[in-house]
Amino acid sequence: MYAVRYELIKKCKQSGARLGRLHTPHGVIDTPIFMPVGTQATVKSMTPEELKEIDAQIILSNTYHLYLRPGHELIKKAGGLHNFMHWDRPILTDSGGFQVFSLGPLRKITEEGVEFRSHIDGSKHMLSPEKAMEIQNALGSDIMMAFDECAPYPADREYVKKSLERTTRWLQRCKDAHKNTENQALFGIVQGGMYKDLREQSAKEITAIDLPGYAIGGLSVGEPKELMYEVLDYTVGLLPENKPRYLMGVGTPDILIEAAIRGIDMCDCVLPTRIARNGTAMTSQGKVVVRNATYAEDFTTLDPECDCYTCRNYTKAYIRHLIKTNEILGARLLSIHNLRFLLKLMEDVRQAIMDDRLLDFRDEFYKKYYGESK
Ligand code: PRF
Ligand code: ZN
Repeated sequence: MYAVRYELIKKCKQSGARLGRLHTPHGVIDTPIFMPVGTQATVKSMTPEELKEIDAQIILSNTYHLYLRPGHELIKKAGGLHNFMHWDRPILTDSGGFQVFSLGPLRKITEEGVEFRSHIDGSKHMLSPEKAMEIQNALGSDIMMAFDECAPYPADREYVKKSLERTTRWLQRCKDAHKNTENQALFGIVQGGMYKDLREQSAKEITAIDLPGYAIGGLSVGEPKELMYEVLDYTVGLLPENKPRYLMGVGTPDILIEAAIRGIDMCDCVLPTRIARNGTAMTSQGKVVVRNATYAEDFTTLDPECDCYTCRNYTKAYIRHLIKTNEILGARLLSIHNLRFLLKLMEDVRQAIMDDRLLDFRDEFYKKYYGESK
């Protein structure tokens, strides 16, 4: 038996979106879901209790960062990542592939894996499918991601084809190296860039390897949104109905809704917490750059529709003051709000699926968010 099981509850009659549940060793997740990112074994500035208060159901962490610091052996000694960071709900770990590829000139790709220099001290390391599994086994995440290559955008066809074929071989090596299938689920990642036939080839090869879930990688890498939706539409259709589908690295409100409409169950992104730290809020009325002078004497809350701790207690003027003076509390209050905003958005998306009205919900959301129908 696999460690993770997807249960389809219903499909939205209006959009085809899926309402489901993901059963994991650390509890059940409602899908579609947004996963806050905790790269360094912490969702920056937030305690697990605060994450629970905003109803975060699962968080994401990173193989690459935890391998370099503090080291996976140390986390294993601590009793695994859940114990180490005091988070008892599900954790998904990304494989490190994507992070290593972002290092640019600091890395070299071979069939064996990726050789790279640490962004911290320049020391030399090798990540491979086997190493990525060893690290994620030591971390003890509920869901482990395969070691893949995310092709850049733009990239020529020949390169993308070679890269996706290597990603398939790497997936088989990941599966062979993964020893803890009872407690940890391995998800495969479909690549193939913006080429439909290559997406089809990758989806066929990846789903031929039996796994408890599949992800779509290689999107939201700088391509126009319309192109991303086109490739997404096409690729989701190639994935099995009875397994969860995870779209990697997206988290703007519009993309979360569009992804759910296309049958995606899981998403993650650093965006809400990153923009929080530089003074931007996501609200039902669109983005609010609270750092701007316009808000100096604005004694209203960030979002009249939000139920978070920040919106129950603080004004834009106060949060702006905290951000302008680099006070830690400013980043904390905005992180709480932005994450709550996206988690609530997904709650609303799930309700709209339940009520067979996700397309209507999208139109209503866009009207408020953009001030017009999109
Ligand atoms: N692969 C992995 N992680 C990722 C991506 C990918 O393609 C992306 C692409 N948006 C984000 N994170 N392993
Ligand atoms: Zn709020």
